[in-house]
Amino acid sequence: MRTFLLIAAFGLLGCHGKGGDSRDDDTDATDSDTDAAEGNGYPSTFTEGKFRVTSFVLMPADQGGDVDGDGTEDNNLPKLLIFANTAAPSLNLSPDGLNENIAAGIADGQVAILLHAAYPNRALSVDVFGGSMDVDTQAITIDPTSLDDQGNPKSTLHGVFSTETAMSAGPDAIRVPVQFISDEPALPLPFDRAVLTGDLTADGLTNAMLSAVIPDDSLLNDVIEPLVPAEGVDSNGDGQIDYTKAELMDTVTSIVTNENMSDVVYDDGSRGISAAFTVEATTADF
Ligand SMILES: [Ca+2]
Ligand SMILES: [Ca+2]
Repeated sequence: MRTFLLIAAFGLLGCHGKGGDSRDDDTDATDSDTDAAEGNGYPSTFTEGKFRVTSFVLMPADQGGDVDGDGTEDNNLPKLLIFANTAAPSLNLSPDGLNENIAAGIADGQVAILLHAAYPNRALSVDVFGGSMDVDTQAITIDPTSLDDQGNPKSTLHGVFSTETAMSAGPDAIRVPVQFISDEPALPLPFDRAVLTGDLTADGLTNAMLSAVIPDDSLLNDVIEPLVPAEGVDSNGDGQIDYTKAELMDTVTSIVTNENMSDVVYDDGSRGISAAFTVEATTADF
């Protein structure tokens, strides 16, 4: 569980040092989660397609979508990764390192990000699944946790085409499997206000970007907390627990929710981390 080791290192680093530089608050939390244009899109000839993401690359800091509506591009995840990489350099979690880990997971089929797009009645839907692929046979397996009890996808982006090929879907709340550490299972990251833009044809998705907010509450409670052993952490390997689970989660929480890491503020005062990825996808059978 090297993912857990990262969290432990992350927590310990936070116990001993504090990042002190301040930056501008990015506090516009207007909720724009409406799809007013749905059903009124351009009459593209696109009908339906299934795709596998072949490239998913974190963009440079402060380049991406405008997830808080203040007119400037948002992408703060690289800053959290630089901090995490300091905590645990062996995990290769700098922004470049994350991109290497993601690319390796896609290349060896351990992680498949799958899309099912359909455009009936000028209303675009893009279902997002996690899964894996046998690289020899190209056989794709959908992760059952991507589906609800009825077998329907849990994550769907809604939008329209604005030209024959240019589409925009979202904002919606979805989950995307992101392989943070090579040879570890991908973490189903919560992406709030997720917007996918790009050129979509029957052959695939090109020139695309996925921008979103990773809400702190969901990141901490749904993704990180389950990875921390209930018995706590032996940080120096002497067999004695040095930090309880509660202590470690307190420290990780204080790091993640720090305004330098979590740049987006919701109406209720909770925070999130902006993120943006370039995306390419090709046709797939699943
Ligand atoms: Ca912004
Ligand atoms: Ca110990």
